[in-house]
Amino acid sequence: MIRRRHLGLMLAGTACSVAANAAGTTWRLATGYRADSLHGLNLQQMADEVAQATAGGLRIRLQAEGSLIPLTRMLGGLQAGEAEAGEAIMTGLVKEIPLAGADSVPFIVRSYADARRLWRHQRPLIEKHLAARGLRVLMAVPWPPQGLFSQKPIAGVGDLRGQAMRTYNSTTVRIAELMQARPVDVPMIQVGQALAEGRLNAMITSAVTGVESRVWTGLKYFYPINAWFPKNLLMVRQSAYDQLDAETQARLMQAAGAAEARGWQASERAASESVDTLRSNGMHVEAVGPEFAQALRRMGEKLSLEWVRQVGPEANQMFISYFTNS
Ligand code: PCA
Repeated sequence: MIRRRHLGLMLAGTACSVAANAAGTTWRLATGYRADSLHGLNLQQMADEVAQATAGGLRIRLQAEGSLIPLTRMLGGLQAGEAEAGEAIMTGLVKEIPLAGADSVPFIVRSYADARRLWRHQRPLIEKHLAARGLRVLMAVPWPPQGLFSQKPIAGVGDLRGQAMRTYNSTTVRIAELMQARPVDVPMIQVGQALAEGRLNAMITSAVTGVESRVWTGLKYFYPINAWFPKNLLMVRQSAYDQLDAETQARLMQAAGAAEARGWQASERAASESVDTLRSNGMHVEAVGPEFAQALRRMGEKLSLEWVRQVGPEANQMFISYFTNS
């Protein structure tokens, strides 16, 4: 009898917590990238871990490929409450937060170790800017280093003159201008299509993006110039975060920390594996010649100076702490 009552109570308890979970919170996570890409897979794993760690109390639904908020208006979309969470490439936020452009100042960050150091010095500043917009930083994960893809071999800057060069942020536009190439803005999810339509002859992006877009159908050369390591940033609306109970918040932050560590490792692995994949699909992977290397270095110096001048004291402060600290 007692046993049966106990069982009844247990069942009632279970039903109750199931009901609570069914009524749990669901967040929309908007991204402009594909769900099955380097970053998308990591986000999905984070979402799965959060759902598990909170017993369904917080579910995060990934809405990829700009289906909910296009990449170009992620910040505005989040601020307007069109999603609770969103992922964007930091260099895409420069109109609203100029400091986010540090991620694509060429030839400052040369390795994953440098990229980690930059993020350590950048994070508090980026957090401050996003907090002012009611957003909270969960994590950032880099793309592999940016290299130069081209249809034809490139011996010097002159070889890019007049070429249709794909751009995805203000730095790539500026580089195309400096090389007297023709900038063509193509979101990553449309690169394959743009190539198929013959709209691109060159671009700067990571080897992994080259692989995910199967660019060897149109581009034959890859120069791993390691120009910069842009990061994707995962943000949530502070007001949505504040509605979670303390334990759910802690579980979310824990899963985000794990996803950040996992993402950096996955990025570094993908960096070398992707170059192999480009090669095995017939692409020529070559170092740039001395003349072109020199021109690229000069261009990097020019762009660094432009960037610091444009962004002002905060840019100086960040680079000084990046260059003088570990
Ligand atoms: N891939 C993205 C951003 C940087 C990268 O490696 C793109 O090409 O748009």
